[in-house]
Amino acid sequence: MADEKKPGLFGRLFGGKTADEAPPPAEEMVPAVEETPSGLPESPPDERIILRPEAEDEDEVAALAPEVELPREKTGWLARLTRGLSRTSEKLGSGIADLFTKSKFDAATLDELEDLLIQADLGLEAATRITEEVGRQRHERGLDGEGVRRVVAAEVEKILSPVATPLDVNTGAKPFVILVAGVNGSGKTTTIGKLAQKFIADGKSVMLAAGDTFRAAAVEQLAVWGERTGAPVIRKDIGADASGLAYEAVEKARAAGVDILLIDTAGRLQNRAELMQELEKIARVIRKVDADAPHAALLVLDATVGQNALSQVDLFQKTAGITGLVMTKLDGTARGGILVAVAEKFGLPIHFIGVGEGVNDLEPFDAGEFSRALVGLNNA
Ligand SMILES: Nc1nc2c(ncn2[C@@H]2O[C@H](COP(=O)(O)OP(=O)(O)OP(=O)(O)O)[C@@H](O)[C@H]2O)c(=O)[nH]1
Ligand SMILES: [Mg+2]
Repeated sequence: MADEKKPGLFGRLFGGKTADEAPPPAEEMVPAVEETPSGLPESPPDERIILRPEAEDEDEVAALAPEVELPREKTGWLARLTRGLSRTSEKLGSGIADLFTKSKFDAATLDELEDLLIQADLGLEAATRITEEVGRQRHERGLDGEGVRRVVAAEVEKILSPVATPLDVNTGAKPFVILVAGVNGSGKTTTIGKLAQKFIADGKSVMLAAGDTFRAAAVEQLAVWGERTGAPVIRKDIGADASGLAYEAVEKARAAGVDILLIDTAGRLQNRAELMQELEKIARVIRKVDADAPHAALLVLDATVGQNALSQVDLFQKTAGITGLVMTKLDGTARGGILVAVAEKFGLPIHFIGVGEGVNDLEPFDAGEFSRALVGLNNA
C-alpha cells in the first residue's frame, strides 16, 4: 500500500499533473470435567496452528507473563505511551520537522509528507486528507514543523475520537462476560492478565477462563496471571472442548457472584474457517447460560502486523461478532499509524492499547493522547 502509485497531492490540490499457577484457584474452581455440557463434539487438537514453540518449564512460562511494577498513575502512563510510540513518532515527527525546516515549500514537500504518513501505515485515505489539510493551513497561515505536527495530530484525533470508547463493564450484567479473540501471539493472554489487574484495582471481582485448551503452556500462562492478580482460573484438561469450558466458566462465575469473566481463546489464523467457527460456537454455547453473553467480544490486534490487521478485523468481525478492539505492541513498530487506518476503515470501538509487556503497559484508549504521541508532541 505504501508503495502504491498515486497522483501527487499538489496535483490533486491545484489541478496540476504531478502530484502472562492459578491462585491455585479454589479446588471447586478447577474441575477437570470430561463431558461437554453443550454436547457438542470436541475439536481435535491438531486443528490449532502453533506459531511458536511451547513453553514447558516455569522460567519460560514466567517469561510469557512478565512481572512488572504495579502502581499506575496518569503521568506514568503518558511517559510509557510516549516511549512506547517513540519508534513511530521518531520517524514521523522528525520526518515532518526535516521537511518543514526546508526553506522551500512546494508540491514535493506535501507529497513527501503524504508518503511519511503512508509509511507510518495511516492508510491512503487518511494520509491524503491530512496532507490536504496541512497544505490548506500552510497556505492560509503558514506553518512551521511544529505547526504541521499539530495539524496532523488534530486531524488524526478527529478520526480517532469517535472510536475511543471506554469498555463499559457496569451494565448490570453479572457476570459481565468478555470473550477475547485474535490470531496467534497477538497478546490475548497478556491483555487478559493486564485487564484482570485493572478491574480488580477498580474493586471488581474477576474470574478467568483458560479457553485455550490446546496448549498446556497457554493454560499455565493464564494461571500465572490468575495467581498474580488473585483471580480464580477455570481450566480443564488439555484437549477439552473450548466451548464446553466457556459454558462452565459462565455458570461458575454466575454461581460465585463474580463481576467480570474474561475468557481466553486459542490463537487462530483468520483464514482457517473451522477455527473461526469454533469461536462462533463458544459464543453460541455461552448464550445458553446467558442470552446476552458475551457482553463484549474483543479482538486483540498486534500493531506490528501492519496492514494485515485490516483483514483480521474484517474476518473476526464477520464471523466472531467482534464488539471492540485492543491494539497491542504499539511499542514494537514504527508504523503505529495502523491504528488510525483500522479506525478509519471499521469504526469499531478501540477500548485499550498496549505499549509494552508489563501490567501497566495497557490503558484505555484516549484519542488526543495517542494522536499527540504519534507525532512526538509533548503530552504533558
Ligand atoms: N512489546 C509488547 N509485547 C507485548 C504486548 N502485549 C503482549 N506482548 C507480548 O507478546 C507475546 C505474546 O503475547 P500472548 O499474550 O502470549 O499472546 P496470545 O495472543 O495469547 O498468544 P497465543 O495464545 O499463542 O495465540 C508475549 O511475549 C507478550 O509479553 C505489548 O503491548 N507490547
Ligand atoms: Mg494466549
